[in-house]
Amino acid sequence: MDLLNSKTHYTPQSKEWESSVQFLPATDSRMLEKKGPGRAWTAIALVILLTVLTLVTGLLVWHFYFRKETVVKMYSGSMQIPNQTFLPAYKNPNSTEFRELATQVVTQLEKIYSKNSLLSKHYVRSKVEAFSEGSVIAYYLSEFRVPVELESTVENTMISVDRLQGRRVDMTQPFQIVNITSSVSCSSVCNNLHIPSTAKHRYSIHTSKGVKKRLKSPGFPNLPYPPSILVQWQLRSDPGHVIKVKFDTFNLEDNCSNDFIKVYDSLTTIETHLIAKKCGHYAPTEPLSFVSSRNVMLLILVSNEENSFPGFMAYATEISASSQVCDSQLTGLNGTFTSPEFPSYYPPSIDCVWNIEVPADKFIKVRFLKFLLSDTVQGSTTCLKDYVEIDGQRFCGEKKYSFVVTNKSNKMKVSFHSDMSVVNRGFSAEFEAFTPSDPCPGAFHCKSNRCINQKLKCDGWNDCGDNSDELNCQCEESRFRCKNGLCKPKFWQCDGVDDCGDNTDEESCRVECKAGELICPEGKCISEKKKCDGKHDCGDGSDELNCQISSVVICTGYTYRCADGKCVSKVNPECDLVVDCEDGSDEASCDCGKQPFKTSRVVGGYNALEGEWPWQVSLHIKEAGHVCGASVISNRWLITAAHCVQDDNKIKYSQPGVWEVYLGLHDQSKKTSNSTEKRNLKTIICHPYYNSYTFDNDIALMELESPVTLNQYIRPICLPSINHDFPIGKSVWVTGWGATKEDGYGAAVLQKAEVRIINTTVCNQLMQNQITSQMLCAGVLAGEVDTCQGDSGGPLSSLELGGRYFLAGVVSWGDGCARRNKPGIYTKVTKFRGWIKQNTGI
Ligand SMILES: *[C@@H]1O[C@H](CO)[C@@H](O)[C@H](O)[C@H]1NC(C)=O
Ligand SMILES: *[C@@H]1O[C@H](CO)[C@@H](O)[C@H](O)[C@H]1NC(C)=O
Ligand SMILES: *[C@@H]1O[C@H](CO)[C@@H](O)[C@H](O)[C@H]1NC(C)=O
Ligand SMILES: *[C@@H]1O[C@H](CO)[C@@H](O)[C@H](O)[C@H]1NC(C)=O
Ligand SMILES: *[C@@H]1O[C@H](CO)[C@@H](O)[C@H](O)[C@H]1NC(C)=O
Ligand SMILES: *[C@@H]1O[C@H](CO)[C@@H](O)[C@H](O)[C@H]1NC(C)=O
Ligand SMILES: *[C@@H]1O[C@H](CO)[C@@H](O)[C@H](O)[C@H]1NC(C)=O
Ligand SMILES: *[C@@H]1O[C@H](CO)[C@@H](O)[C@H](O)[C@H]1NC(C)=O
Ligand SMILES: [Ca+2]
Ligand SMILES: [Ca+2]
Repeated sequence: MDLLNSKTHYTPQSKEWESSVQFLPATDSRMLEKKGPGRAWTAIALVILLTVLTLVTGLLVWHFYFRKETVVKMYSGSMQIPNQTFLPAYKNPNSTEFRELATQVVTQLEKIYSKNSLLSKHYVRSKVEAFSEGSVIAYYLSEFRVPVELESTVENTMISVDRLQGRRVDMTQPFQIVNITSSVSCSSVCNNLHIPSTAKHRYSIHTSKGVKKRLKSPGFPNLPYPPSILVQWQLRSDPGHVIKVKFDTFNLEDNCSNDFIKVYDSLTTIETHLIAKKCGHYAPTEPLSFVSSRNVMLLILVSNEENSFPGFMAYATEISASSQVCDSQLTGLNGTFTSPEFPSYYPPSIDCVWNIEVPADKFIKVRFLKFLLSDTVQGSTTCLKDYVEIDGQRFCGEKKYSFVVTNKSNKMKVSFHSDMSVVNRGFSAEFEAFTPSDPCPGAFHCKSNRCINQKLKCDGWNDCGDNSDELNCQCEESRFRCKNGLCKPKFWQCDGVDDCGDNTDEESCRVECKAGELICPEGKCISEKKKCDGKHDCGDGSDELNCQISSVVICTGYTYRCADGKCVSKVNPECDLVVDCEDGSDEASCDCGKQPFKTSRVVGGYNALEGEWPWQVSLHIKEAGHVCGASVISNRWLITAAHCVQDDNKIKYSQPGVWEVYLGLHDQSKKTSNSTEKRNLKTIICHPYYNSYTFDNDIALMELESPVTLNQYIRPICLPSINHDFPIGKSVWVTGWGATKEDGYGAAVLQKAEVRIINTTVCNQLMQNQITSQMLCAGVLAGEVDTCQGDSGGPLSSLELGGRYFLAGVVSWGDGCARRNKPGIYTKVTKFRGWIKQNTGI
């Protein structure tokens, strides 16, 4: 978590603080005070003294000012004042009532801090930020100036601040406080205090029953939000209610260090109650909403000096807190349950219990389909933050695959706990009763308790999740045996990824070099010292690539050529957000390959999300429908496979007139959707050396009759340079409706599959030497047995360092689409970079 940014060195300027509270001077000048000498000194002594004084002063100034040996610590907290009635005037920080109560709160805080010598010594000031109902809760900030070495001591004292005031609370006293909490503040607000105070806006909103209160970024929807702003929305609801904020539009800059919103389960920017920090663009189809645990919520929007984006619009509503109770009793033979609000974010500070009971002669199996919980340490097994607990076993973090939990009993208790900060989307689960003697009727029973199709046993794929379907198998011809006994598809050999688990699929693939040596692509071993020494020791220049600083080098078959003809020593420098060429040409045409929306893993599976692959095109034969895929490379040009545009005795596929193309299409049954554009074709350029027997040079270009407007749903993919490296073993994506030219389209909704690039030598052996140097092979990483993802002519999209997708390949042959047990063969786009440029200018 980036939340506890406790090292922030910041001195607040008075303008950041509203005038409701008077502050003591913040700087301690006593350090430098000196008494004058009482009697006469010799001139020499004076000079010496002055010199010493100057030195000491200088040292002190250096010590305290430049070394910053003290740090400013801001603590944010809340306290409850039980005997106070909440007045509407408390919502307005300018009101007399607000100021009076605030002064009392500050006095109380000072009293509390004064009980501790450490705190009283370093305390600077406090300020009340807001009040909310219940009876009255005050939200405040306290500032301390602490010597660096005492930072953690002060921090520990502050975290247990509630203890400082003692346990005895006399309710008959006029002003009592309870439930004081405190935590390090800052990271959001302190980091953004360069923002001029004129740019600070604060809105106070009180939700009421059945009414949607609108919140929107300044200027929305007509103008982008302004730069350098800090806007706060303080949301309050009646006691006994919680607040829900749902975003209808959310489109901020993609970099959360620049622009973001933060949502707090509090009325101040108290980081221990931060429930979400978000930036980027969310698709309207992806629900983004947050629920508080109490009757308050704070939303802040921060933008930096540049790059404003459209902004957001949200609605706040209140929900009765009692309706948030999520405990339930589940009975029957099967059923489903989810975390509260799923698939949107669960509330903080919530505990739910599901008691499942099935008929007495059966056992229970619970399967978690989606599982996204926040965790302090990714992959930690201790589960201290948010977790699901079943029979003493905790599950937490984000799980990529579904998993099953069983209990040899007809009862099961599933609990869910979320702590007070950082929420996530939660989980969805189903339970099922099973007969103890036959847990998987008609299916294979994994050790992990999952039931899988019998066909998946011994097929080389780990369908159980624990490999139990792949143990004690006979390896078929298309598979090889690992030392540990598993059978794996042969095409995973020598791709640099350990598929066996004991690395035996990667042994004896390459020449072993001695220690202190590295291997050149040709298999030669050279001393590691020769890497990046400016000389071509491998012979092809590859030992001079990816050195610390990319530099201009002699052009080789591995270097990137800038527009000015010079070459740089870096693999794939295009659009990686670093200018490598002296003329900047490596970062010049990078408006491509970007997915418009942030995608959550909560939806999906094999179905693509709307807008996820905006360069995907559906090529239709008029009246016949979808037959091939293609990729958008500009507002006028598409790339597809040459075999899609070969005439047969029925249809003249090579004629532009027979085609109509759909851009921005998601669902084949919704061709008239808003985001979809239909175009006719002007030209088709088939590669002159396309060979219909070998499928060599299987690439073609299509020009639209009229250009399309690029938008969120229609965008070009980046084209790789000639020497762009898509390394063996890299994961890339193939997309399409699962059609082959021969049998027409499969799925209605666009499909996606993750595939991995296969070693060409290995692929060539498997494919009877049919792989030419214009082709590349990829195998599907996970998938159902007989589904087909990808279309002839469609893209093989590779996500590169700068967050952009590059067109690695065009779906060519194999099976026409990605299937489990066959490598897919793709046209290698890098080989045609010159040809594409020549014909399209792109
Ligand atoms: C509080 O007073 C300041 C000036 O004194 C004014 O600009 C601001 O709008 C006032 N705020 C509210 C909520 O009344
Ligand atoms: C505080 O509340 C108690 C009981 O709730 C009441 O007896 C007492 O008078 C109250 N004190 C003040 C100052 O309102
Ligand atoms: C304050 O503390 C008391 C006792 O621990 C608890 O019952 C009450 O709910 C707390 N109030 C709030 C607002 O947290
Ligand atoms: C985000 O912005 C920060 C500061 O402007 C910058 O240092 C960082 O590299 C950016 N991150 C990305 C991924 O662009
Ligand atoms: C769930 O149980 C009902 C009977 O209670 C049954 O009809 C249905 O097929 C079951 N569904 C699944 C997915 O097992
Ligand atoms: C099964 O669940 C019951 C009730 O939650 C629990 O008492 C029991 O210990 C569990 N058994 C196992 C083996 O986990
Ligand atoms: C591809 O596999 C062959 C052996 O089949 C091996 O010699 C070669 O090094 C592998 N290529 C890479 C880049 O790993
Ligand atoms: C089409 O777009 C308009 C605005 O761009 C929107 O108001 C309308 O709801 C959309 N219609 C559909 C069916 O999505
Ligand atoms: Ca299997
Ligand atoms: Ca670059």
